[in-house]
Amino acid sequence: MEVVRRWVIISMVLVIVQRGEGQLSEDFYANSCPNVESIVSEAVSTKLSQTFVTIPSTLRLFFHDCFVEGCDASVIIQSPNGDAEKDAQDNLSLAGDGFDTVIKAKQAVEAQCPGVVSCADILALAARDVVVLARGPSWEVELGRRDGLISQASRVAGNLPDPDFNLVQLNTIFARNNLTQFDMIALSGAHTVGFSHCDRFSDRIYSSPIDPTLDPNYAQELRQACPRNVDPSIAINLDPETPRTFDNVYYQNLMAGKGLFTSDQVLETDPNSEATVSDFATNPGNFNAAFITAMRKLGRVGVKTGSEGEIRKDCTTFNS
Ligand code: HEM
Ligand SMILES: *[C@@H]1O[C@H](CO)[C@@H](O)[C@H](O)[C@H]1NC(C)=O
Ligand SMILES: CC(=O)N[C@H]1CO[C@H](CO)[C@@H](O)[C@@H]1O
Repeated sequence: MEVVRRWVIISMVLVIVQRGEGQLSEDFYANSCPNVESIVSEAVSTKLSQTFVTIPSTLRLFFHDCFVEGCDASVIIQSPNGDAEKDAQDNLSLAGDGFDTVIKAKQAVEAQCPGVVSCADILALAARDVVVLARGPSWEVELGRRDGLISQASRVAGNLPDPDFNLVQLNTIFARNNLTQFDMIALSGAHTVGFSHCDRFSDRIYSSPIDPTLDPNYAQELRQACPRNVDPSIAINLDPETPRTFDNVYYQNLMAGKGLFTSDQVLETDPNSEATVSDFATNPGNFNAAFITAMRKLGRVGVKTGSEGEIRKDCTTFNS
């Protein structure tokens, strides 16, 4: 009996040790690079002083990184052949400033802790920092991701949501990444900052009739900002009310028919998600809490830990 009990305890300890090895933790660099958080946040602030686009572009870059191949900085790889993840059609609109934010922060980190901190972790930290700089909530970022060894444009297709998705399609693609409908609605709140090119929603305003879920006045404003045959480089605010502040106004916009994409507005028009939108619109604290939980979960998607992958020296290229 005593032997059995001892064996059970030993196996439990072994299980804990083994799981611990491959897990993320908030103090992962406590000994190896204790100042990593302040180095990254300073680099992000410097970048922000040059352009506001730093905020939305870094946040969106984190999302795209995690949904394709896991949160492993695979999206940052630059291929001489133009066939890396970032070259895929879906990445066409990723603003260069998000990449630049991570590259600059990595250079600052390398100067103090060479070869220790992954680009994937720097992107996760920077994504938190930009939310804070836009006056959104803060949270502890789990660390210990390793950088991926695969970055292929051909592996992007089908892994990112389209702006014309309905609720079932959105839920399906988020569920594949261990995220619930509740997480998905909270993460969509990232559309409280940033921009979209006209072609991502022009079908809603140039259909006949105009998409009836759009507020008619907002639809007319969109037509003015995005005339037919508009310059394809023109981009407009995702949140027409407070475009530079990370707040819950995105959900208030949805309640008022001012969701820019079908995938935004459907969260309010579909009875299966409307209650959450309505709650986030009136209770900013509930939105912030849900966003934090969802961002931490997003940061765990497909991560490489332990001896998997590598710690890239330069975020844009594999080490060897
Ligand atoms: C729910 C499904 C989602 C869809 C269909 C979607 C789609 C899009 C599209 C089409 C754009 C405009 C791109 C352009 O034309 O430049 C955009 C921008 C953006 N998305 Fe999403 N997105 C989704 C979820 C998310 C999530 C989960 C995040 C982050 C947590 C996010 C963050 C952003 C940000 C910050 C921008 C602005 C980028 C910039 O200004 O550079 N999105 N999204
Ligand atoms: C989802 O969670 C399961 C169980 O923890 C894990 O095995 C799987 O790798 C996760 N999937 C992704 C895409 O992270
Ligand atoms: C930011 C970035 O690297 N965007 C690239 C996305 O993909 C197109 C080609 O499909 C490139 O031309 C862009 O430079």
